[in-house]
Amino acid sequence: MTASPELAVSSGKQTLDFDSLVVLLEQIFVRHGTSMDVARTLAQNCAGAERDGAHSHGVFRIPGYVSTLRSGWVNGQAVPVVEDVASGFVRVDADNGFAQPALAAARALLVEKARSAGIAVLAIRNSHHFAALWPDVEPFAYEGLVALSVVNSMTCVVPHGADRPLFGTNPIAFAAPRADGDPIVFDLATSAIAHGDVQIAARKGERLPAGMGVDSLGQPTQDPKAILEGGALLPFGGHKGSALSMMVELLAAALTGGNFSFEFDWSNHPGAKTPWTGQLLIVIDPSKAAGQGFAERSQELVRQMHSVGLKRLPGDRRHHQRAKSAANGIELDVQTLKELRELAGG
Ligand code: NDP
Ligand code: PYC
Repeated sequence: MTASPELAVSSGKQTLDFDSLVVLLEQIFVRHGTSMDVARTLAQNCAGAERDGAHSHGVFRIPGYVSTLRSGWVNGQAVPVVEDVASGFVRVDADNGFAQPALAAARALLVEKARSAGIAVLAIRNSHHFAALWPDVEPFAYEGLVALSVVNSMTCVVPHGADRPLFGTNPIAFAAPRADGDPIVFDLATSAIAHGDVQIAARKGERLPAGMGVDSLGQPTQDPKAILEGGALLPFGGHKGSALSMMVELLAAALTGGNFSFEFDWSNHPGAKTPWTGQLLIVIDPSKAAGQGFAERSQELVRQMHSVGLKRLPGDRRHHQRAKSAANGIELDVQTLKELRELAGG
C-alpha cells in the first residue's frame, strides 16, 4: 500500500461557498484531461464530501485524482455505454472512466425501472471509484426510493483467518426515506478503517486505535505508516466484516463484470491511485410494499431508537456539517486552497 500525494496543512483557514468550490474543482479536472461532463460530476461529488465533513474523500483526494489522470490510468474523457438488459437490470460499461458519470448516464433508466418493476439493479463495470459512496445513494432516498450500493477497491485488507491482503476496503452504502427528516443513510468501509483515514493519520503523525491493521510482517500495529508501507488493513468485526467484504467483491466485481480488487495491475502507471473495479446499485420503490407507508415506518423506527437513548444516527454528523457549511461556508486550510488554485492553473 502506498500513501497518496498530499495537500499541505497550515493553521490558517479560509471559507468558500459550495458553488465556488465546485467551479475550482471543475477547473482542476478539466485542466488534467477530463471532459466538462466528467469534471462537473466529480467536482460536485468531491465538494459535497468536503461540505459534509467527509474529509477522507473531499479535497484530500484531489492530488490522487490529478496524479491518476496524469498517469493515463483512467479515461477522463470516458463516454459510458448504457445497456437496457432486462425489466429490472441496467448495465453500464464505464469506458475505463469514473463510476459516478456512469451512474449519472444510467440514472433515469434505473429509476424508471425501479418505479415500474418495484426493484432495479445497476451493474457498472470497467469503472474507477475514488470517492465516498453515500453521494451515490442519498439522492434516491430524497426521491422516496431505497438504495443500496457496493463498490470494491484495491487489495489492502487481509480476509479474516488469512495471512495476506486480498480484499479492498469495499464500502457499503444504504439510503432510505423517512417521513420527518433527512433520509436514513449509512456508508461504511468493510475494513476496520478506510484507507483514506490511514493516510490522514499518517500525515498528522497520529497513532491508530488497536485492531485496524498489520505491518509488513503481519504483526498488529497502530502505526499508520507501517500499514501504508508494506502492511495491510483488517476487516471490521473479524469474520463478519470479512464476509461482507467478500460479498462486496462478488456483487461489485463478479456480478458486474468488473475487476476484483486483486485483479488490476497499475504498476506501469506511476501515480495511479484509483481502483479499476466495478460497482453495483440496487434501487427499490417502497410504495410497492404492503401496509403503512415506508417513510412513516422508518420514522417510527427512528423514534423508537431515540426513545431508547440513541443520540446520533448515521448521517446526522454529515447533515449537521452540511447545515454549518451552508451557513458559514466550507472551511478550507489556506495552504490547501492555495495548492488547489495552483492545480487549477490560477
Ligand atoms: P465511518 O466509520 O466514519 O462511518 C461509517 C458510518 O457510520 C457513517 O454512515 C457514519 O455516519 C456512521 N457513524 C460513525 N460514527 C457513528 C456513531 N458514533 N454513531 C452513529 N453513526 C456513526 O466511515 P468509514 O471510515 O467506514 O468510511 C469512510 C468513507 O470512506 C465512506 O464514505 C466510504 O464510502 C469511503 N470509502 C470509499 C471507498 C471506495 O472504494 N470508493 C473504499 C472505502 C471507503 P456520518 O457520516 O454521519 O458520520
Ligand atoms: O478510503 O479505502 C479508501 C478508499 C479506497 C478507494 C477510495 N477510497
